[in-house]
Amino acid sequence: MAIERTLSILKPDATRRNLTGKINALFEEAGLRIVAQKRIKLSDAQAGAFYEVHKARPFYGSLVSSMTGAPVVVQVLEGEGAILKHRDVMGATDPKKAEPHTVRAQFAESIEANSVHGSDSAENAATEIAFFFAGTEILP
Ligand code: IDP
Repeated sequence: MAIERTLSILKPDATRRNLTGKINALFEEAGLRIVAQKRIKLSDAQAGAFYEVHKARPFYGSLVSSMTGAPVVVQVLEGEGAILKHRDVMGATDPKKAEPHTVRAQFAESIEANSVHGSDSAENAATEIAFFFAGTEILP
């Protein structure tokens, strides 16, 4: 399987509850390597642009404000089949539907405050990584 990179975000509900280490332990145990990482506070404009694809959805405004309420950790994960592997460890969007071993089943507060974001395709991974990181900030 090919080595891939994916964009991972530890959301405000996770940083607020001091869960970044516990969540990243699950990603690392699955064979994913953190090759870039920063803790930042998203502006409304940044969060709005990042979730632009959901602009027409009824939860868009609430999602954008939930992403700006506390710092996030943005990171690039690398590994074999990283995009799908990361999504598998994250679990379903709705924590009530997530498999028990997943991050969202164990840590998410709700379908909105669901602790983590992960790119869902190679094309989106490239766009989302470039949204937050310069090539020189990624150190495999
Ligand atoms: P994903 O994060 O599992 O890829 P998406 O459908 O891309 O899920 O939705 C992006 C984010 O929007 C979710 O992670 C969640 O925070 C929020 N979201 C999705 N569906 C709902 C909903 O029905 N109500 C509130 N927030 C939602």
